[in-house]
Amino acid sequence: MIFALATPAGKAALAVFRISGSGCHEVISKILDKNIAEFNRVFLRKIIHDGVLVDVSTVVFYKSPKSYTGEDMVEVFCHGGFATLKKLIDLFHNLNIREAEPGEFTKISVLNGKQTLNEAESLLDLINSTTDAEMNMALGVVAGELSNTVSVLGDELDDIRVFVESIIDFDDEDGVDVSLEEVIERLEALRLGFGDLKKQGFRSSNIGKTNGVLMLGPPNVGKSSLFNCLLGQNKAIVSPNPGTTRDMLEGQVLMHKTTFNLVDAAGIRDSSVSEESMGVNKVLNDIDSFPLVLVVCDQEYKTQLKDLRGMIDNKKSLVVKNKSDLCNKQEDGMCLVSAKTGDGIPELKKMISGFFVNSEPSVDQRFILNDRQLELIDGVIKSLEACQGLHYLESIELIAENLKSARNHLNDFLGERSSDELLGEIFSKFCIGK
Ligand SMILES: Nc1nc2c(ncn2[C@@H]2O[C@H](COP(=O)(O)OP(=O)(O)OP(=O)(O)O)[C@@H](O)[C@H]2O)c(=O)[nH]1
Ligand SMILES: [Mg+2]
Repeated sequence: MIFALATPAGKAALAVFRISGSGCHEVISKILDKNIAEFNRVFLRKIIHDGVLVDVSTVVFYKSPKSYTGEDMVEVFCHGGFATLKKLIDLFHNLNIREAEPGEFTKISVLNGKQTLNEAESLLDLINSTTDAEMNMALGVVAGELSNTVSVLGDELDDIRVFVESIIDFDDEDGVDVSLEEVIERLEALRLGFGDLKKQGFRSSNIGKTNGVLMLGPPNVGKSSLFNCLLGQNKAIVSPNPGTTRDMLEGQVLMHKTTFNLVDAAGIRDSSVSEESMGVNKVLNDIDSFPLVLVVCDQEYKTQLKDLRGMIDNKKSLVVKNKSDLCNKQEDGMCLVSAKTGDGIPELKKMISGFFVNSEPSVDQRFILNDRQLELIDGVIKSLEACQGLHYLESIELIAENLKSARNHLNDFLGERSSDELLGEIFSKFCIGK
């Protein structure tokens, strides 16, 4: 039996504990003032231990298999706040309920067939999403759209496998003439299908970077000051000494219904201080992953922009001239601001959010895929590619081998069933056909 706090620990009106495992209804009933005789319904109960009132909470009992994990479960909606949380955690320990490992509830739910591995993995993507587009893509996977798409491709793969295995078997019997053309055509269509699936995938490590905004510029122009100003809090260190910022520092800004991730970074220059060069290299390595770059400069903008020239892509950059309080000469194509006085900041905010509102997400991308999933799809595609050009009957065993390998990758992708089980299924079909 395991328990976990399902909400973040901290000061809040409510907190939710989940308990899962056979016997949990009986154990939790021991600490309630009254019994709970109905499942899936909310009951207000006093939680009492050793005659002492611990909390007044609402409690729900779920009966296996109709629960998140598929086991008997209890959810306790208690009051938030550290004191109550600590009391309840101590109490659960007292009742010999073990604290769950990270992700253990979801792991049990996958093992009990309540959701596929892909759906479970996407829950995390959903939680991490910062834009509507990311959220919709994650939700598509959670709702089983990805699994359905992959299952359709997987069914076709299995069908071709059954056919290929049957040819191998017929071939043992003399005088059977079979053409491989149809198999080759179907394999090619399947390969294209998996290629499309890969194109529809949005790499999960890019979540939150969809609306990423990098502050790029030489040292001391006021990038960190501007970062703080846009964020509305003093998160980054500001100093008159050039080379202050080294690590990349992130902050989320909500503007006009758009959330974006603003990233402050080291000022670009050649430096003999190794930590500073490391910071500069980070910026140069990551610059391409940002859809928008704020090129920050000050009164010395002419030389500064010349130095940055090779790094700026006009399509995705916005030049910002800071320190307008010192020199407010307006230049064409530049946004004039002062991080010190706040002048021009509302206009800059409007320009940034306008950039994201106008840049539509790629219509091709439907699912969030993680590196594991993308690698496995690559594995399937490679196995199918290896079948190309194998037109002769002598190659049939080689095709069968490649298809088996494609299936293994697909099984790992779906995390549903082992290859042995699948082979059993294939051969049961095969027998009927024969
Ligand atoms: N007058 C004036 N000074 C500013 C303005 N913005 C920043 N400064 C000053 O410029 C100096 C450098 O500011 P930072 O924000 O640390 O500059 P930075 O670009 O982050 O510098 P590095 O981290 O070293 O790359 C500080 O002394 C700031 O107070 C501004 O709008 N007007
Ligand atoms: Mg800085």
